[in-house]
Parts: sequence; structure tokens; C-alpha cells
Amino acid sequence: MRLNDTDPQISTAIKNELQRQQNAIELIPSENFCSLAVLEALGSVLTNKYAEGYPGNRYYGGTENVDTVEDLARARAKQLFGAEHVNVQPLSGAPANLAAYFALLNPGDTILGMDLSHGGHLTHGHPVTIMAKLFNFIRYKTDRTSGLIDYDNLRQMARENKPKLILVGYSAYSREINYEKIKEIADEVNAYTMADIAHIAGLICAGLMNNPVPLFDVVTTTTHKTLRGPRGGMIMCKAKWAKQIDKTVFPGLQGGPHMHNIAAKAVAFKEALEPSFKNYAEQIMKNAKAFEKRLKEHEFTIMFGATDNHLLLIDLTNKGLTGKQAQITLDAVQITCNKNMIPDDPRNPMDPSGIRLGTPAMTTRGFIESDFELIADLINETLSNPDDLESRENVKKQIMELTKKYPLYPELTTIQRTDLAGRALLSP
Ligand code: DSN
Repeated sequence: MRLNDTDPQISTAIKNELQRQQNAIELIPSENFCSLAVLEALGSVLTNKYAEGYPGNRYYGGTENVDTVEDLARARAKQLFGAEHVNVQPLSGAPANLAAYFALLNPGDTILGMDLSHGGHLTHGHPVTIMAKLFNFIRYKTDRTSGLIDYDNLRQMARENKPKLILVGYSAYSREINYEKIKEIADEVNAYTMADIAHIAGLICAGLMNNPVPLFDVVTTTTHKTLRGPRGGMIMCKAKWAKQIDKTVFPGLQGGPHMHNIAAKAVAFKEALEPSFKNYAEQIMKNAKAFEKRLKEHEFTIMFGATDNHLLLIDLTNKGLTGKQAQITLDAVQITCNKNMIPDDPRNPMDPSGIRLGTPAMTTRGFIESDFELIADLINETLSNPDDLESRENVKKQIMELTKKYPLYPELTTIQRTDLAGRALLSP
């Protein structure tokens, strides 16, 4: 029995989501479209297997195949980033970060991380998180004039507060990071170093952005953003932290590893080791620069001055729109983005002053610079005339042409037209 027969409601929701992804311009910088090979591993029988422990040292029998899978995932990740040790079991970015904190620190210790509104992340110490109840977070910011991380202020905060850990790596900051300088500051105050490279992992392993892995104590990432794998997390560290990291992930924080997910990570790492992945990563960055240039021509305010990676944080104040209004208006023409706080945003997180845009997903579909220039024009047209239905229809038409030009998962549409017995599932 196929899903369509046993559970038509879920089956229909999945088909509708496939169509939504196929028909929209996906600009959320943390999203991507993984390969069919990654999807195949995710949907495999490995989901049935329990395997607490690590390869060669498990609490369950019958683990010979999942050992092969996890060994391959670890070896490929080490090769990709030049890591001394890798743990591929974290279920996602938040548990990876929690495990890293507990491996290095004791509850109550001080962590110096970036303020969320300046591009940091919830798990880097925002007061609403459990992490903030367990550790003493203090937060550095970017410089309002240069838009860059204020390294002098960071050094001063480190000297004054003597953190045990200095944390870098961001979810809305669009500039390069000087890991050497952070390490220098950390050494001065005897702090450990941690980078959360979730957003830019794919750009780092392609050799296009600075790599903190050889320098820092611990580096965490997710595997589904620029790295284009399945949803999931991973921790890389110096060999001296290997035991501590592994013990903290399991049995410290998690139970059985999700082996189907680890297999999908291994598949994505193999893809990222191919020379073609470097071309992909280069195009992500070229597209972001072309997008930035055209958005600036339309007088959009780019926070942090520019982009050096895959994303742009835009302050919409001069456009007379809030982030929420812009997100809803763009949704109506099938352009998907997310509302986002800007540094020291006077508004609130559910209706902030900005939006965040990124290029990884549409670059996977084949978009080049001229396509992103057109998208910038269409965003400008839509947000300049939010109530003009004729303009909206005109934009939607152009979006439809673009999404047709760069098809997404055409094989899935074909597969889903018939079930295994050849019966029609979708009307052609
Ligand atoms: N939620 C992710 C993002 O959108 O950046 C980070 O975890």
C-alpha cells in the first residue's frame, strides 16, 4: 500500500508542499533543496534501527550496516572541513550547540555571544532559551557605523567579563568573520572558542569563506542550509575534546541516533566533496552580490553594509513597511522570505523592521545573476505597490515563467503521478 492509499490527507499535504516549493521563489537563507539521493536515504529502512553508542561500540546488535554509514559520514565530514574529530549524531543545530556548551563548560559559566538582533541566534543566549537559564550569557554587537562586528568592544567585554567561552557564527550577519582575531582575544582571557557555522558551512567547505575548524576548540553546524543535506546537526572539534563531545551528545543529551538521517548527511557530504559543489557555492555568492547591487539601486537599506556570504538583511523603514507586511505581501506573489529583526530593532520579533533574503535555494534551481536582478526588480515592484492588483498579477506571471524555466524535482512529479501498480495519483 502506498501513502496515498493509507493516508490521503498526509499524502495530499506532501504533494501540495512539493507544488508550493516548485512554484515559489524561495529566498529564506536557511533553506535549500536537497538532492533526490539525500531524500532517498532519508526515506530508507535505516529509520527502523536503534544504535545507541558509536561505531564499533554500540548497545544494540545488528549494527554492522549503520556502523558503515556513520563511519562514512564522519570520515567525509572530517575531509570536508579538515576536522580532527566529528560527531554526526546531533539531531539539529540547537542540540548540537547545547551539547557543545555542556562539553566545555559547567552550568553558570559565562559565554560571550552575539546579540540576536545583530545577527546572532536564539541558542547563543537569548533570554527566552533554556541555554540562557543554564549559562550566564553576555552579548556583543556590531558597530552601527561600519556595520561590522565591533572587535574592539568584544575584546573589552572579554577583558571585563572573563567569559569561559567566546562564541561566533550567526544567522543574519552577512559579513566575513575574523576567526584569528577572536582566537587572539580568547587566548588573552583564557576562554575557549566556538563557532556555529550553520548558515555558511557550504561556503566554508568549498573554500570560499574563512574556516574556523583548524583554529577553534569546537565548531557546530546544521547540515541542511548551504551544505544542502538533510535536516540535522554536527559537531567538529579538536581531538582533545573528542571524548567529551561524544559523551555529551550520547548518553548526555540524546538517545538513539537517527541513522536514516546520518546516512543522508553522508550522502550530502559526498556531494559537497565533488568539484561541482564548489561551482554551486561560488554561484551562491555571485548571486548574492548581484542581488545586493540591484536592491541597493532600488534604495533598499542593506544592513552591515554589504554581503560577503549568501544572505542579506534589509531594513524596510525607509520603504514605509514592516517586515511582517513585506513578508505577507511577497507571499501573495509566491516570493518566500522571512521577517527579521534589525540591529537594536525598536519593533518586536513578530513584526520587526526587516526581512532576510538568501540565495542558496534558488541557486540550487539554477538561478544566475540576471535572475536575481529580476527578482530584486519584482520585489521592488511588489513592495512599492502593495495594493495594486494589476501589478501583483504581472509579478506573478513573471514568477511563473521563472519557476518553469528552472524546474524543481521534476522526477518527483512524475513518480507521484502513478503508484507502483501504475494507477493514476495526480491528474496530468
Ligand atoms: N532557523 C534558522 C534560520 O532560519 O536561520 C536558524 O536556526
